[in-house]
Amino acid sequence: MTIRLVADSSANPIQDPTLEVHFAPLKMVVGDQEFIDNASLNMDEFLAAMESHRGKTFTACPSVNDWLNTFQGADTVLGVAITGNLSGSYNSGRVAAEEYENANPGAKVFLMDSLSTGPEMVLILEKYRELAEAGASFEEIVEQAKAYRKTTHLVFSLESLENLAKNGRVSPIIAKAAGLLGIRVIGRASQEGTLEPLHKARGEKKALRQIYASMEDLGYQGGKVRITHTRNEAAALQLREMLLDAFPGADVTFSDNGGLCACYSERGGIMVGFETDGTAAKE
Ligand code: X90
Repeated sequence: MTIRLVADSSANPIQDPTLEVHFAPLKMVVGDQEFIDNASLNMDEFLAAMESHRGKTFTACPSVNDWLNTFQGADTVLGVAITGNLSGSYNSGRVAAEEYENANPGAKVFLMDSLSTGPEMVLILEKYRELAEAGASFEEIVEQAKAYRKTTHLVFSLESLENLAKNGRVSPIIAKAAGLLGIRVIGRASQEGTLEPLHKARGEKKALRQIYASMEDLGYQGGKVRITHTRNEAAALQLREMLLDAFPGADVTFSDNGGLCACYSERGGIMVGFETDGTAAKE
């Protein structure tokens, strides 16, 4: 059984090539320019276009066909999608999975709704790979990955909720009432897979301390951490230091956001996917 890993591009281009993930790209539309969120995206060009554009930046989820392309040629597929509560990606992926299984008798596709995005999806992909390498069956992998997802979390610091509110991904009323437009917000992916603001933060140091505190509140005890950032390696490094001071030897890595996460986290944004030991399980 050769296992193919797939994800939509909100999981960001994976730095670890051994994971071999096939990505279904999202799209970002800035005025009359369309950017495809794949490995060839020119991030500087995209950010500059978005930042100088007066109107809103739209995004679009992968089509059924985009997902089908990631499955082509595989007999066993394990996938993960951005939360179905904020994007249509999971839905089009499910439709594609059904079509693919019908067209290819014997093929198996499992697609998980991450109820999250970005680096928390990477943890799930890594778990798939680890279980596959340990020789687990398709059914065992699916079951164990579902249980694992209940012990992982996402916290983030976003430069503003502007793009999210403009695109209806967070209620503009809530964003405005909470005074969260134009200010850095610390939040987390809720159990339902929506954006839950936790704190406002002025200043990067404070933001990092709040991220760290939120991780502890959610039960972080030295497990794996995957950090992604939008042109903010300094903050990622600093957070990594803070974590390693408290938990020497923890597996903490960081990498760049891709287009979709950069679009909504904006320049400076940080996203942190992490494991707990299960004592603070989500459900
Ligand atoms: O289908 C589409 O057009 C994609 C829409 C995605 C909207 C949300 C993207 C969020 C990206 C921001 C911080 C994380 C929020 C996580 C909540 C579960 C990154």
